[in-house]
Parts: sequence; C-alpha cells; structure tokens
Amino acid sequence: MNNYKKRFPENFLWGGAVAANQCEGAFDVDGKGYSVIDILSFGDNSKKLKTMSSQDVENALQDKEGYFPRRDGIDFYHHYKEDIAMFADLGFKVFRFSIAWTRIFPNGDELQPNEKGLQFYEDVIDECLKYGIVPLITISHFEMPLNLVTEYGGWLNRKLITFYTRYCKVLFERFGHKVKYWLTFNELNLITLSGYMLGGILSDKVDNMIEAQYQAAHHQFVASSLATKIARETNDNILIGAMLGRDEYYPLTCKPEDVMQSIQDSRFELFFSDVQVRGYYPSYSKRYFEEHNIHIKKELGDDEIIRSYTVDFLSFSYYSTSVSAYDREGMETTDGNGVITVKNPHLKASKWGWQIDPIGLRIALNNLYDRYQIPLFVVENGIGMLEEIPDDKYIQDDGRIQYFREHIKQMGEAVKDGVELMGYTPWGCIDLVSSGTSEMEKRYGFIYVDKDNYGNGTLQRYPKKSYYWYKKVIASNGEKL
Ligand code: BGP
Repeated sequence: MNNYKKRFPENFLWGGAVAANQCEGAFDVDGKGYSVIDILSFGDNSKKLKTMSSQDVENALQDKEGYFPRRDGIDFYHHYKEDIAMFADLGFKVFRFSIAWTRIFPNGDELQPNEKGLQFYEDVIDECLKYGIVPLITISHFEMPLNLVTEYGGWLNRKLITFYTRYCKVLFERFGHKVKYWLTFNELNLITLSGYMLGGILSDKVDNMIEAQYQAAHHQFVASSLATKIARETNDNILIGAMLGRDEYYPLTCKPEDVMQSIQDSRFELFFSDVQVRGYYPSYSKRYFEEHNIHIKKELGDDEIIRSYTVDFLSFSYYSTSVSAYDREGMETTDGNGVITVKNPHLKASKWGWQIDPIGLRIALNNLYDRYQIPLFVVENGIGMLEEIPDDKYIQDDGRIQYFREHIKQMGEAVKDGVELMGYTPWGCIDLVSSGTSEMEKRYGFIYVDKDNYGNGTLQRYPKKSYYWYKKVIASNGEKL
C-alpha cells in the first residue's frame, strides 16, 4: 500500500520576499521623505545600526561623498513590472513586499497622505493581482520616517502610535479590499539588536538602552494591536500577522544549566511573539525587567488593547539556529540578537557565518505551533552567497538549490507533523541590498541583478539555475525537489 502523503496542502502559498528599503531605490522620487535607513552609508552599517547618534544623523545628511546603497537599491521602483513578470513566470502564488512609510507620509506627522506614494503601491498590487499573485504586505520593515526620530525621538514617544495607526488606516482603507495578508512590523524582536533601525532610538538620547528598547517595543505592541482593530473595522477580509526573527536555541549539552540557558535565550526572542499572539506580557518578563532595571511606562488601557487585538497568524524568518552554553569559557562566541551563543560543531556555515540547519526549521515550526496553535507562515529563509556573473550570464547556484531542497523537505515534515503552515516566501527572491551589511554582494536571489557594492552595474536581471529549479518546485507543489 502506498501511504505516501503529499507534503503541502493545495492552497499552499509559494513565493518570495523583499523589503522596500532594500530594493526600491528612488529614495527621493515622487515626494518620498528620508527614512531612518536611507542615511546608512556603505561600510559603517553594523556599528551604526547599534549606536547611531544625533551627530551621526547630521553627518550623514551633510555627506555628499559617501555611497548610500539603499537610496538606489535595485531600482525596483522603476523595474517592478519586469520583476513581477518574472515572479509570475516562476509561478509565485504570493509576493511579500513592504511599503515605505516615507512614500505615504514623507515626514510621518502629516495629516494627509502623499497620493503619488499610494498610487505606486496600488500599481504594484494591481500588477501582482493581474497574474493571480496574492500580495503579503509588511507595513514597516526596518524603517520609519527620519523626521519622527529627529523631531519626536522615535518609538520612545507615544505620539508614534498615532502616526503609525494613521498610516495603517490609510493603507487598509485604500488596499484592504485587494490585500488580505498584512504584517505590522518586521522582526520586532530585533529591536534588542538595533534600537535605531527598529525603534528610531538615538544612542545619545538615552541612559539605559535596554529599557529604551523595551519601552519603544511597548508602544509598537499597542500600535500593532490598534492597527489590528482598525483592520477589522475596515474590512473583515484582512488577516494580520506578527513577524518574528526566529532562531532555535539548542543547549550545548544535556547539563541542566545549559538547558536552562537555552530556555532563557529563547525567551529573549519569544517574548515578542508571546505578547502579540497571547495578548499579555509573559510572567518570565517580570524578573528580566527587574534585573535589568527596566520600567515600562504603560497607560491605562494599554494592556486591554494588547489583550483584545492579538494577531491572526504568526510569521517568522528562519536562517539558522544557535547554541546556548551556561559556561562559555574558552569557546568561540557570537553576539547575535543580544544573546551570546557558541558555535554548533555539527553544522556548516555560509560565508557570513550563518550556520545552516534545515532540521532546525522543522524544530522551529513544531515549537512555535506547539506554543501558540495558530497558523504559521515562513516569510523569510535563504542563503547569502558571493556570486559573479559568467560570460554566458548563467549562474549555476547549486549550493542555493541544495539549501532550499533540504529546508523545503523539513518544512514538509513539519506539515506532516501537523503544523498549520500557510506558505513560504524565500528571502531576497531577487538580489537586493543586504540589511546587515549594506552590501549587494551578499546575494539571496533566484534572479541575479547586475549591480555591485558601490552602485555600478546595468541593473539587468538574469535568472539563475535556482530560478528554474524553484519554478519546478512550485509547479509540483513542493513534490519535485
Ligand atoms: C532579516 C531581514 C531582511 C533581510 C534578512 C537577511 O533579518 O528581515 O531584511 O535582510 O534578514 O539579512 P542580511 O541582509 O543581513 O543578510
């Protein structure tokens, strides 16, 4: 008897993902304002993401010589028809992209939106729908209007809730009948890594950075819940998701101290989805806040809002796993998302040191589903590779194919395990600017874009070998790997 069960449900959403600030370019076109991320110049990315100060902002705005990779991206702004046509050819069922807040409200605090910005996204959405591709929109992906940082102090200021929900209301009213799936913030938990990029917090403005990051996150929790309320009032077709940057934390050994350490490291991330999915601050956060002198200012009604408007689904990015050790003496360590971890000797890594762990994806899916019992969506996954375009313009990225093959297999196992999984959108389905390094050379795409770290290149798009492979995967609903 053949008891082979197909991996994925018929309506499984296969696709790809990008973010506005990493691909659109055209940063000063049609009324767009500066976003926090537009002023990061090439070369100083990772340091500045953590410690951007008022002076750094000033310097960047005055800098006429530096190169700011996000300001021209891969010029998706002018190539979106061509790019979406390729996604359609790939067979995408879903396309995840983000809206640049600064195209809709250039300074963030206006009362009226910028029509040209809205029209651009309307065109992108319609282009997707033309091919039967469902849009999945991230409302804020690592960006906010710079003016909200310099004039208001970013998400530390409660006023941001008003500005953000005004922005969301405009989006839901305009696009709610066309777009079902929305994510309020990308990887909200990464605010513990970059208070600047996610919270608009300037290092010279705060004494206790950790406290500031959680205070900003609190305002984002309230804003996200209020956005969910507005979405439901506007169009009951809309579904709102939280988005978590997820690692699994394995204990280094079966020593109970290591196991406890892995639980604690894991909570450092899961705190964010705990609040957004369950609707309240988890009990373990009380001790953490006390020990780190974190006092969150809440207003009456905040807890009620967070409790009443939880998310409909949980999306997450998955790239690798981490190892927690209680005693790290003499070991090689990595300071990831504010958590110090050690290397896993059983796994290989990408050129950028991200350890490759397909089974970890099955583990992450099972753990998240066991914890929350709501639908999950893998909205980022992939491998950054160094690639040069050969004379025949055909990149044979077998390493990427292998990476995806193994991850999709494990995702299929998770579905068979009973995990309710909505879809899969590999990250940077078309090459784009890296968020962690600001480089072009850290490429994720099925489609190569001719552009280098310094902005040189024709911007010509070329399908890689993985493009044809992924096309078959989608056509066979994940059976032909
Ligand atoms: C996630 C972000 C993406 C993306 C990805 C890859 O954290 O949501 O924006 O960039 O990571 O990271 P990187 O570009 O640093 O390789």
